[in-house]
Amino acid sequence: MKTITFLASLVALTVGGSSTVLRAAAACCAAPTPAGSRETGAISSVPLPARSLFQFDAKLTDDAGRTLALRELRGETLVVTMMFTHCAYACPMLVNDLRKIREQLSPAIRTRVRFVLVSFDTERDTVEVLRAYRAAQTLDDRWTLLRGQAADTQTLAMLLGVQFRREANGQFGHSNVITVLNPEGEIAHQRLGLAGGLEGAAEAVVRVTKP
Ligand SMILES: [Cu+2]
Repeated sequence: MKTITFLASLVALTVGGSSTVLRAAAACCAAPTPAGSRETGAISSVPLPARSLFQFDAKLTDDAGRTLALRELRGETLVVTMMFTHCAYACPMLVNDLRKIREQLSPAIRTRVRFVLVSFDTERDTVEVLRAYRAAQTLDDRWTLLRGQAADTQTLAMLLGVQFRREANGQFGHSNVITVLNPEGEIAHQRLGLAGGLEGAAEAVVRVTKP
């Protein structure tokens, strides 16, 4: 598909680039809305920015079984990472890094920031598995755990500059990306890899979070 090809080339740019601030990564979302459609954001009727990831309107499912589009999270700063719950190495570190970012935020800011985990293990990470993961990790209601259809998950990964591949043993090889989205869904900052950069991510959260 033309769109997918374009997205793939965008990912090559974003993943291969050295910048930690990939504001252009969501440029693909500028696709025109279908004729006759209208903004359906739950929080605002103001049109979304062209680069907003909230333009990606696939329906995802949370660990309570609720169906939602990303744009329904509009209005809060989002700290997003893609992961899978069976990961024994990198993903636990990513989740822990999200906790560390949160710890650096003032109580007032924390109430306006949501931490979002999206699984790319579309087979094993069912609603029930995600719910159990929330409990095991004692993640409170500021965390949103999501899963999606395989094609939608792939598209979201491309939008976020995340590459993943299922290995023969059922595990996944994947890149490690923490993305800060401003309340309008635009990429404000990305932490690539597993080392350092948490202060920068926290600073980005503070910078874009509405008082
Ligand atoms: Cu992992």
